[in-house]
Amino acid sequence: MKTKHVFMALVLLAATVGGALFYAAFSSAPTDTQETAIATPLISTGSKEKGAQKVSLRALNTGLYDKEVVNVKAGVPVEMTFSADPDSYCGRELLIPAFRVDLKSLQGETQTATFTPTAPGAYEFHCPMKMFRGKLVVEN
Ligand SMILES: [Cu+2]
Repeated sequence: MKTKHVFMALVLLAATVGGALFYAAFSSAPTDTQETAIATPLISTGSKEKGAQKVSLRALNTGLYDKEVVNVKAGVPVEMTFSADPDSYCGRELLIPAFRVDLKSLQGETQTATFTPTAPGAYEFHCPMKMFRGKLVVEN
């Protein structure tokens, strides 16, 4: 199936270029107004935060996350574990810009980020190209 391989290569290329552009856009504008109201993000891969709300998300090779909405409470640390199907392309990188979360699961491994949302609201999470998308809903 040669056509399929060419298509896959194009998808990968598009993901790489898109991801680079995305980063360029974000790194040049570090002061997002949304972020001022929200607490300190802290990426951790080991230690477990006490009393944290544990949530998980997986990017599937269908082009979707295993959930569209993740609900959490405001003011309590969130421990988000991310993993991805190895063939989910750019879905293997999860971004939650409001909390500066950037997790990668290239071979299906899990990565965890801990952050504390203080302001209720709906915050987007997505892959670098925003093809995979979902919302983190923070409630009081
Ligand atoms: Cu994508």
